[in-house]
Amino acid sequence: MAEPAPKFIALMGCTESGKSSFINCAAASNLVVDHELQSGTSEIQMATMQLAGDRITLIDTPGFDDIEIPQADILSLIAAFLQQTFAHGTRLTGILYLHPISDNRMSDISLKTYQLFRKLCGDTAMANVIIVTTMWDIVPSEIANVRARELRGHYFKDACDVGARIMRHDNTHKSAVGILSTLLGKPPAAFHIQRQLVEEHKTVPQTDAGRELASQLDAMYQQQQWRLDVSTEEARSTRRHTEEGLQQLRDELGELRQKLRKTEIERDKLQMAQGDRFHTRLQDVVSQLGRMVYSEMPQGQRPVRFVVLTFA
Ligand SMILES: Nc1nc2c(ncn2[C@@H]2O[C@H](COP(=O)(O)OP(=O)(O)OP(=O)(O)O)[C@@H](O)[C@H]2O)c(=O)[nH]1
Ligand SMILES: [Mg+2]
Repeated sequence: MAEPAPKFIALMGCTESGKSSFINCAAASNLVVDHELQSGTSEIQMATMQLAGDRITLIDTPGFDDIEIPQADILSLIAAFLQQTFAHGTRLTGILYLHPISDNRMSDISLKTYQLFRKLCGDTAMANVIIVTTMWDIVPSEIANVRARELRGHYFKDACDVGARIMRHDNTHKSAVGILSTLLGKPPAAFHIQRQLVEEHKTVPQTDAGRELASQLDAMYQQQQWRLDVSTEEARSTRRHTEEGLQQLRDELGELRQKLRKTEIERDKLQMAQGDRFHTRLQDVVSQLGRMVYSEMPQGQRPVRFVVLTFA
């Protein structure tokens, strides 16, 4: 009997939402997790596992809101990965979107990350998406349950309305494999950004996710510019302040200018973003993925395209 084709499941979400920990729980792997002494995931990485007769590759991604890596770079990295795998015939069985239930309501950054994720997925593949809530053990259950209802009925409603499900992960192997099992019967899907990049030949900034990030950066830029103007005006008009108060204002102005500059650089980076900026770094990851798929396929089913995974 022919072996089933290997399955690929990607994990996305905010930094420290528990993506790498989920994979370690499921696959008994040793991916680096984010803690005080060590920062989290900055590259795409993978772990494989066997589940109910299926060979599964779990794909870990950096959080969209990593403060050390510009968001434009993270979007480009993830977009380039999705583009390359799609172009070489690999389809994802699903995406897990991780959200910590410890997030008090929905923070601004969580909301923006989620909106970016929605644009990246589009509507048609949402049946292959599971929103996984994490960190249940650090929130009193009555509060966590209220938040979960709020997420389902409000913040994630649009995704649930088009087929996504929300599941709870309690940081154990049993819960991780339970979540993964629900995706295994699903036919693999093409995600919106993959079609936009590969079939419609768009660049990253032209995709819906790229446009969403540009509009988020614009809004952030305007807000920071407004705050800078207000603080500058305050610094100019005040003679009554003590030297200490003035120093505080100067520090605040310096910080605001830095933030504004960072947002400006991010906007420029996004404008220049092309999927192929990351080809060299991704070459290894995608080749590894290709070799994995190829070596695990029964002899008669091996497609030729996986043998030559190279980049134009
Ligand atoms: N208490 C608790 N801690 C968790 C849980 N899941 C993850 N953590 C911790 O949360 C921190 C972040 O977890 P990671 O798995 O690194 O999160 P990540 O989403 O991969 O983070 P990035 O790689 O930075 O995007 C680590 O210290 C984990 O040990 C959970 O369910 N409960
Ligand atoms: Mg990580």
